[in-house]
Amino acid sequence: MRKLRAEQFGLERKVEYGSPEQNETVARIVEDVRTEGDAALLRYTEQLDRVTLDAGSLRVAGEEIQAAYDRVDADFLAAIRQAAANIRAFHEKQLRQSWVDVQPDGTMLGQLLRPLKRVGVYVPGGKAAYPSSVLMNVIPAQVAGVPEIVMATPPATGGQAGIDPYILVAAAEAGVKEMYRVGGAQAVAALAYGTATIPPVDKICGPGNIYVALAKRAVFGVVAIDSIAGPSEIVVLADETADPAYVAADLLSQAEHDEMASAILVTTSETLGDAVTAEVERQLATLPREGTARRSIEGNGAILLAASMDEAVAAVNRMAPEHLEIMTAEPMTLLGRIENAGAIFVGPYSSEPVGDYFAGPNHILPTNGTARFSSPVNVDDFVKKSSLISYSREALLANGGQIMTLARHEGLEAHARAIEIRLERERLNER
Ligand code: HSO
Ligand code: ZN
Repeated sequence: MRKLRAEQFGLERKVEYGSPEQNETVARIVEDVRTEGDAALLRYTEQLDRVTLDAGSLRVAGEEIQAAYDRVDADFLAAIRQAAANIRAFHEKQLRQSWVDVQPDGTMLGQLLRPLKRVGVYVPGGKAAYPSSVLMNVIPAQVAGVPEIVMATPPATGGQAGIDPYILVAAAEAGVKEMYRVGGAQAVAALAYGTATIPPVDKICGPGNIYVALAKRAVFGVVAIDSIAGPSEIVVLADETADPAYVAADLLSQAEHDEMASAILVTTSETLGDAVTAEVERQLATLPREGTARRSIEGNGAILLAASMDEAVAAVNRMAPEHLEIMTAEPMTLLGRIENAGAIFVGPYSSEPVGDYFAGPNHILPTNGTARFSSPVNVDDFVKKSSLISYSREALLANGGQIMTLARHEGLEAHARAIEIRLERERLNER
């Protein structure tokens, strides 16, 4: 792996805006689905997925979901159930309460929390269809109390119209009852605008290819969307006490996702850096996804050498990685200094896949340095707030004058009079 000085390094930002042709294609698909509904969905499914459907088969039937259970192995089912339970338990701790504050003058102010009514989870087809990501999108919405959670995922290309049974089982285990066999920009448009078969949702989340990402951007405002994920990143912060084989294995676990993924070691120990480089080479040789992992390591991987732990921590905060692993002599003592990271994995036993699949925290995390200002997917993403204002007569009489001052300053006389009419009436009544 290439060796660089940590002080000079900042992660390159890789936001995908798509080519003009891709943007045009997506704009056309979204507009066609908005105006033609199901007919456009069926046409694009035929054209892009090479699958012929009728409107009746867009919705995945209960029998197909049941049949999927017979096609997945028992170990998978047991593991996905335990993962779902852990993810649910973690997200239940995020739930907040509505609150009301009563003041001495009788005024009541508060904040009412309400779940979104209907959420659409997009699940991509092909090799990036991860059952674990289905859980990570669905469970926080469910814990938030969203009553209608629907899934959209493309049919397998080439005719049979099937959906990966592991995806169906993961969704069913997470509690999804409404699933649609449609993918790409057309699925996003259908979820946003609704069709005769697919009622519209309030928020769309879930990863997808560039067409899905551009479609989500295009419908933003009609519905809410989650953040648009960039390639996955891991930064390992380690000193001479770390095991190079563990560090290398964890770097490769992210590198195998995508050749655009980045896997970076920040260390105060050049000896560790050299040992990790050797281990990466050794472990790469036997990986089934060696090609992808190697291109990622060679293109975006690095060993960053820092003169001190302070310099190493500064580099981490500058990169604001999606995943940060800390493997140092006393990792807990560094936590207070980490400002920007999507998820922090502490100590030698907290390998990233522990969090990717199982521990409970969400694996959908801010990428591309956005951990500077955003958070992992969580229950708040599926809740909205209403402010509650109940002024008492006493409070209005006491504060009406100041409200009118501000209104008249802004040139909004009707605002001032809405207050004034009450003050006059109430003062008359006092006499
Ligand atoms: N590390 C990925 C999540 C994932 N890993 C899904 C395996 N399956 C992005 O954070
Ligand atoms: Zn992963």
